[in-house]
Amino acid sequence: MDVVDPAWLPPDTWRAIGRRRIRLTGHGLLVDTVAGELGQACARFGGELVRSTGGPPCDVEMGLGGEAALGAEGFAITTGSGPVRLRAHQPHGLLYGMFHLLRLGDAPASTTCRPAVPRRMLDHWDNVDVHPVMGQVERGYAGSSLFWRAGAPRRDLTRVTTYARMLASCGINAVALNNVNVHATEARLLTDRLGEVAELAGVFRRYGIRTHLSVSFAAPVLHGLDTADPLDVRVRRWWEHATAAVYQDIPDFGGYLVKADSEGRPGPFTYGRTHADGANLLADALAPHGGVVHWRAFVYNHRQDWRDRSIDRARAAFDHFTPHDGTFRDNVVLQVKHGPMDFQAREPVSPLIPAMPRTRIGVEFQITQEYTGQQRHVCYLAPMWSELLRGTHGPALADSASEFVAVANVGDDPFWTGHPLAQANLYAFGRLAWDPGLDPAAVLDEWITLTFPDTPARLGDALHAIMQNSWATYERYTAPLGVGFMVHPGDHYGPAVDGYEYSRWGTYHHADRDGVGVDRTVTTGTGQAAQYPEPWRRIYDSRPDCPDELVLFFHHLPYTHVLRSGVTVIQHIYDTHFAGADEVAVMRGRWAELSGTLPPAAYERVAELLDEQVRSAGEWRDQVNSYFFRKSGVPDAHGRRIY
Ligand code: GCV
Repeated sequence: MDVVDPAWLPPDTWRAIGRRRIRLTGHGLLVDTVAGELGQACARFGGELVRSTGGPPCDVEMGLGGEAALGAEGFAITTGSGPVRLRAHQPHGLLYGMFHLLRLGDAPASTTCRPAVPRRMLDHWDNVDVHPVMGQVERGYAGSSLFWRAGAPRRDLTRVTTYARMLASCGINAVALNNVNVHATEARLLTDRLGEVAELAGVFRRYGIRTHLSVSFAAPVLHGLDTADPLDVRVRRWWEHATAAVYQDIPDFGGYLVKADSEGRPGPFTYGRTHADGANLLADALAPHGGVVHWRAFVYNHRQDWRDRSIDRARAAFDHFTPHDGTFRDNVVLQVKHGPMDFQAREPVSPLIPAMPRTRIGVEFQITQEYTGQQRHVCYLAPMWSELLRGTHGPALADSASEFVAVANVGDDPFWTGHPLAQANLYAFGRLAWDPGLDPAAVLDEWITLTFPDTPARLGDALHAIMQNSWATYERYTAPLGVGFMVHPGDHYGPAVDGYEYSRWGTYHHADRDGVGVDRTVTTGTGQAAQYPEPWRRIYDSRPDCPDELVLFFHHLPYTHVLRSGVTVIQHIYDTHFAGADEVAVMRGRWAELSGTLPPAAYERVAELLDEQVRSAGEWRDQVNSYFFRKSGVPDAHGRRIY
C-alpha cells in the first residue's frame, strides 16, 4: 500500500492518552475496537491498558454503567482529584468518549456529550464502473474510489479501515457506499454483488458505522420484471425478497438511498404514482428489519426552456413534496439539499426543510467541493454550514433536521481529499453534525491541533488565518450576492458568467444592461419567497430588508441599487472581486512563510494548489468584473483595471 497521510489521527495525537494506565471494562465488538486503539497507543507511549475489574485504580477508568440519559451514543467524562472517569450507557458512547479524550489531550475536563441527532451520514458518489463522463467518483476531486477501481472491488481494505476510524473519531455513524446515480453495474450491488457490500459493512461495523446502499428505483426492471410500479404486488414482493436477502448477509444494514425522478433517474412518476408511494414501497420492505429509506427531494425540471420565466427550479422541491407531508412512513427520511438550488457557495436555506413538520428530514450538505473550488481552492466550509444550521440569514436548519447527511470528499489520494486542507471539511462536518452549536473556528483549531500535534504557534496561527475566512473569500471572487451558477457547464470549475444562462438546467442570473438577479418576489416574480415561513417570507420579499448576501437570489436589481451595506450592486461586484483575489494572494504569501514547518509533501501539494487558486481567482475577478462592466457601462469608482 502507498504511504497515506494520517490526517487528523497521527500517532503523536495519541501521546497524552497513551502514557496513562487505563482500565477499560465491558465486552463486544466496539469495546474491542476501543481496546485495540488504546492498546496500540499505550504500547507506543509507555502506558498500560488494563481489562480486568479489580486492582488499584488507574489514571483513566472507562466502562459502561453510565446513566440511561446518555442514550445510545453519549458519554460523560468526570475529572477531579482521582482518576479520569469515562462512562457510557452503550458501547458506542465508549468509542466516541475515547475520541473525545484525544481532543482534550493533556487537559481532560469534565463534560457530558450526546449527539444532537441519531444519524450522521456520509454519502459517497462512488461508481463501480468508471463512468465515461463522471469517472470513478462523481464530483470526486481526490482520486479514485476507496471501494472500487475500474469495475472491481478493492482487495486490500486497509485504507477503508483507516477511513472508518477517521469517521468514527468525528462522530459519523452511517455511510452510503455508492453514487445516487445508480447505473446498471451498480444496481447489482443489491443482488449478485452484495458480497462486496457485506465486506465493506464488516469494516465499517468495527467503528460503529452502519452501511447503506444507493439503489435504483427501477431495480425490479433491471432484474427482469416488466414494471417497477410501486403499487404492483409483484414489485412489492421483489423488494421484500431482495431486502430480506440483504439482511441475511448484513444484519445491521442501514437501508436504501434513492434519487428518483431527478436528472433522468427512474422514479414513481413513470407509473403516475407519487413520491410517497415510491418511498413507502421501500420503507415497507425495510421496516421488518429495522432499515430506513433516504428519499432525496432533489426533484426538478432539468429540461427547462430558459425563455419561460414562470418556471423556477428553486420552487420545485417545495412544490413536489409539501403536499405529501405526513404521508411518508416513519422509516422514511426525506433527504433535502440545504438550499433550494444545488450546493452553491451562497443560497438561502431550502424552504422545504421547515415546511414538513410531519416528516423526518435529513439535511444534505456537500463536503466535496463541486461548486466551491473542487479541492483545488482552500474553502473551509464549516462557517457556511454553521450559518445555515443556526439561521443567520434564514430559518435555522438545526431546528427542523432529524439528521444530517453530506456528500463525501475522499478518494485514494495520499492526502485523502486531494487538497490536504480539505480534510478539515470532512472533520468539521462530523463535528457539526454531532453538535450544530459548535463554533466553526473552534472546530478548525481542534482539527489543526489533532492534525499537527506538535504545532508551533506560528503554524497554527497561519493555518487558522488561511482557512477560517476562506469560504467568505471564495464567495467574494465568484458569483455575487447569492446569484450562483456562474461556472463552466459540465465540470463546474472556473468562471463562465453566462455558462448556464441559456441552458435547460434552470440556473439563471438574468443579467441585462440595467440589472441582474432573479425576481422571486410574490408580486412580480416567481413567488418562491412566499414558500418561507414568516418573518423570512416578508424579509426576502422586500428589497430593502433582504440580506445583501441573498439579494440577487430573490430580486432583479438595477446596478445602481444601493445595498444595505451602502454601496451599489455594481460597485459591490467590483469591490468584492478585487478584494477576493487579493485575499488569495495573501493566503499564498502566508503559506510560503510555512516552508520548513510541515512535511515537505504536504507543503508542496498545498503550495501548488494555492498557485492555481491565485490564478483562478484572478480569472474569476477579471471575467466577472469585465462582464458586468460591459453590460452596465458603469465604471469602477476606484478606477481599477477592468478589461
Ligand atoms: C449525483 C448535481 C451534480 C450531480 C449530482 C446531483 C445530485 O446536479 O452536478 O453530479 O449527481 O447534483 O445531487 O444528485
